[in-house]
Amino acid sequence: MTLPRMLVTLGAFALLLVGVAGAEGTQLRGSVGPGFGISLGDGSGAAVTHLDPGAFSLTVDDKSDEHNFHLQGPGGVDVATEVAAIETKTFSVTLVDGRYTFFCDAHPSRMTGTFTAGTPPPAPPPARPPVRLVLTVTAQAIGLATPAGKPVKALTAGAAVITVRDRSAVRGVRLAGAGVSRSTTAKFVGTATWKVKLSAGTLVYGSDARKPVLKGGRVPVS
Ligand SMILES: [Cu+2]
Repeated sequence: MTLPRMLVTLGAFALLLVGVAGAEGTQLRGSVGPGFGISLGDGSGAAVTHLDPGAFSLTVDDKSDEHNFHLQGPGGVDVATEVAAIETKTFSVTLVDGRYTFFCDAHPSRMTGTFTAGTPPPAPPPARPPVRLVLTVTAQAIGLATPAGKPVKALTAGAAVITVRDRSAVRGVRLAGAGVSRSTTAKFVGTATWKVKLSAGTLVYGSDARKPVLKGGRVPVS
């Protein structure tokens, strides 16, 4: 073998090594089936709960024709085996900071798992339960109160369930501002339930211009 030829051969061999190492990345192993089990392990087989961001080679053993393994998350990661196929597939994925979920498309609530990569953004605070309010209008007065009858002076943004008690056949009631715009007609008498989402601002309640004009109110929503 001539020297140039040997160099070319060595070079090709080196490129091959680099190519193999680059394509492999860190090994991950996904498994699903034959029952309702789904799991994701690292190179040593330990269940994955947290990974450093980077390139990974995910090999999935899909041992069922009723289930699949689907990995989804930030950075455009979205790879899956076929539900109807029994197969072993390898995917190259690049994980970034965030939360990832793996699941079976046929049973997403029953067969699922999650892990984080890097430093995920803080989870949004859990939504507070809906606040319950009672908005009452009679011929003489209008008021916004808690179910216990306490006048409402301030609210926080979020869900609200408002029981509207319209006791007047000649007056309507309206609620406006803070992302809400609802009203009853003047003729309406009865009870209505409004499910609304309050946003920061000022919630204004009142009635129509009929005399005597009822004093409504303004409630700050923060
Ligand atoms: Cu399934």
